[in-house]
Amino acid sequence: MHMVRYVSRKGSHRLIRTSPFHRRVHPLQFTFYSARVDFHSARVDPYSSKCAGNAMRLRLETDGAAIVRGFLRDEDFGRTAEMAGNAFAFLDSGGGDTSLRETWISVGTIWLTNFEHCVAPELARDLVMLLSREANRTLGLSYLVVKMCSVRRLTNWQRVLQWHTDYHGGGTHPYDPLFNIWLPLTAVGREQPSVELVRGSHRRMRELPPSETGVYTDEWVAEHFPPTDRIAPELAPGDALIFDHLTLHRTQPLDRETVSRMSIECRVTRHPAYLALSQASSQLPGKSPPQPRSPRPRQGVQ
Ligand SMILES: O=C(O)CCC(=O)C(=O)O
Repeated sequence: MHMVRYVSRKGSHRLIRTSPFHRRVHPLQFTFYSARVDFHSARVDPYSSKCAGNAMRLRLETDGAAIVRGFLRDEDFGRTAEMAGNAFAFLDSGGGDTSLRETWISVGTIWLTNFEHCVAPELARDLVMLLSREANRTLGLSYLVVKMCSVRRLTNWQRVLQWHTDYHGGGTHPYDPLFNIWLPLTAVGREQPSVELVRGSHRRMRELPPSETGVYTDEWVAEHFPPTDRIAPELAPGDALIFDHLTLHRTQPLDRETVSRMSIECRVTRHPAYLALSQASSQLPGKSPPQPRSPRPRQGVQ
């Protein structure tokens, strides 16, 4: 799989649902982009007035990104953060086989498919079900691509991610349309880096020539997009930043020496073939979404 390279460089429940829209999913008429996910202004105002990124309403359709406050409930967030901390502690103490340790050492992530080797398997399964359920609740019927989800711990500025799209740099193109539900497990945007993205870039990135490496330089981004379109939202634990896999983004650069942050990259497709799988699995009580071993061929898919 073509992955983005790492290039050196220096509480509360405020979930905005797309309901009633997503409760009455009609597969043929469902247009994901008409889903609206944005702020719950009553909870956000005092906080967001200090931050331009948070003060603006974002819409997935036009901005290629949206913020969902309180995507995870406090108790779910607490369990998830604890589990992630335990998984990294397991690796820190020398646990895990070679391939598991390799990904962690080289890029600082644990694939969600490997999570069961770091924590109790039933906890790992619970996490998949939680993410899947919340994705469906927020975005309408969707399908969690577990093998493209990961848990990241960033402890080194050398490991930050440069400008890329998941579509070109992360190998998500077979799942188009796909969204990244980025869940910081630490408050981000001030002390710890958020994700910086270019609003509205998801549309033009379909047309612009892809970079060979999957990474775009700052100069390239400055040449093609106005600096005013860049935002790095402040997010509290439990909030989510959802963005289109064609939205240009990177780790927010912050002028500080140390970094310490955990986050989950949760990738969700609305490809019709996967929606059918998701729908089938939702009719089986207690079943987590089925995971094909490789992307389904697109032939015959409308
Ligand atoms: O965690 C980060 O800083 C960047 C995340 C990212 O680029 C991604 O989820 O694709």
